[in-house]
Amino acid sequence: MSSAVIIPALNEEASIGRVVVAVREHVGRVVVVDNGSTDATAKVARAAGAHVVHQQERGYGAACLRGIEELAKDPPDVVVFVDGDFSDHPDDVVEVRAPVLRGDADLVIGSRVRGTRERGALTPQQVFGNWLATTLIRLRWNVAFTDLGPLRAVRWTTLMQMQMTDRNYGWTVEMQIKAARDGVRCLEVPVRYRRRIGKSKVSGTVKGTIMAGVIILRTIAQHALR
Ligand SMILES: Nc1nc2c(ncn2[C@@H]2O[C@H](COP(=O)(O)OP(=O)(O)OP(=O)(O)O)[C@@H](O)[C@H]2O)c(=O)[nH]1
Ligand SMILES: [Mg+2]
Repeated sequence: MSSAVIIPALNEEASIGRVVVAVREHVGRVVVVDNGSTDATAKVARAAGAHVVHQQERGYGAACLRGIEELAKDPPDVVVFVDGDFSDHPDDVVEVRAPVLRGDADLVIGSRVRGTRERGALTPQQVFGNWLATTLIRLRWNVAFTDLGPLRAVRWTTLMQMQMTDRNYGWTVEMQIKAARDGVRCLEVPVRYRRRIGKSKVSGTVKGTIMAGVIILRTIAQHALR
């Protein structure tokens, strides 16, 4: 079975090279989606061996969708999503992908809650937000996740059936809602998580935290009421 990795990246020149090199030890095909970076992210990613594509429209989901569009030209069997800020341990890609390769699951979420975290890697607001979101998913769709972690693996055919649409921070929760709603075989595996390299854009800022929280809860509400 073939695998590919999608890494959305916005101004991650300090970390993206290390992420790409480490991930490529496990998966040869790495697509970095440069989300309009104003630094050397694209150049560093290319030098590290990634295939770099561009998405001008800002937003985590918009970047992921662009990566999928690129892979669709020659679809892999499994897609793994990894953040570009070195918070995820690139070696955990192996653990997260394994159940899909074995045929035991179609979506695997790397859970930072079940795994070990460097102190301060997840803010108290993130821990609470994750708990709230996963609790709402369990109450509404009866599937128990513990995290909305960015490190995840999904079978290509499953991803296509999901018809993902969110262009922002609702991306991770949308995928889990659709998986729960449609009875996709899901698993969680513990993953490690550490403090990011470079400047925090979302969880470490008041604006980012509120925006992500609002978008995540709105996404849950929209699907729950359907
Ligand atoms: N903030 C942000 N990140 C993006 C965007 N597009 C792609 N990314 C990338 O998506 C990944 C996750 O974003 P992060 O900024 O790390 O979000 P976070 O982990 O919630 O919070 P911090 O690490 O504290 O900033 C990183 O690899 C970003 O570079 C975007 O439009 N906004
Ligand atoms: Mg981060």
